[in-house]
Amino acid sequence: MTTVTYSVPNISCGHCVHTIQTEIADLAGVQSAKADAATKKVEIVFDNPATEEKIKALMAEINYPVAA
Ligand SMILES: [Cu+2]
Repeated sequence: MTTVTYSVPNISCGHCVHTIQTEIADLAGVQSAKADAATKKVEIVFDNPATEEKIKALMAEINYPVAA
């Protein structure tokens, strides 16, 4: 199990939090996704077949790209 925390500048409200948590949780292998509008961060716990690459690609796809 791997835990990552990403900075996501586009998070601005509860809707963003909900969208991100729902979309990321749907990715196979993701155990949990917790977004925070105050800190603009997302904490994701995952295992195979999810990878950081896939998570970042999905974040970009839903218009919440991870900060470099
Ligand atoms: Cu929002």
